[in-house]
Amino acid sequence: MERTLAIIKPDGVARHLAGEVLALIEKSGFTLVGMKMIRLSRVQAGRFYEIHKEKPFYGELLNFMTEGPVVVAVLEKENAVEAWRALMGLTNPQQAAEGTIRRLYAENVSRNVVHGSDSPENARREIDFFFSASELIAAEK
Ligand code: IDP
Ligand code: MG
Repeated sequence: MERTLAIIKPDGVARHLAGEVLALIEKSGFTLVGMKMIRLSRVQAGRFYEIHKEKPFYGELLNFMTEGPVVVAVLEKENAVEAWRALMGLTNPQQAAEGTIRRLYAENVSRNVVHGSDSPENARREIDFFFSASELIAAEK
């Protein structure tokens, strides 16, 4: 079993898509092992997206991610990292496959409804960033 971090971004929460996204997650066989709603501070968002700090969209990304509350969740499944990226779809919704969350709901490459870790190593880092061990359900095996 593997774990990954999912975020329903401020656009998804504001557009009342949180329930729909969670339903798609559960229907796809993921088990929720931790979840909370928070409002990111600019410092937190900046640290979370530190790998993008030289990118031209970094400032816009921090504005977006701090504009309203987000739902952060830890998903468990075999190959969870890859499986959640597949369900999300590509960053740019115009390039995302039919049936993916971003194809269904994202407005554009920036406001794209969901986040997912891109590797098992980053998943561990991102889960630790938001959750303490006592906030996560113990692994089944
Ligand atoms: P990912 O979320 O699919 O992993 P990344 O390249 O890691 O995509 O980018 C992180 C986030 O930054 C994206 O989900 C999106 O919100 C934003 N972003 C990425 N590329 C652009 C862009 O070209 N313009 C504006 N925002 C972008
Ligand atoms: Mg990424």
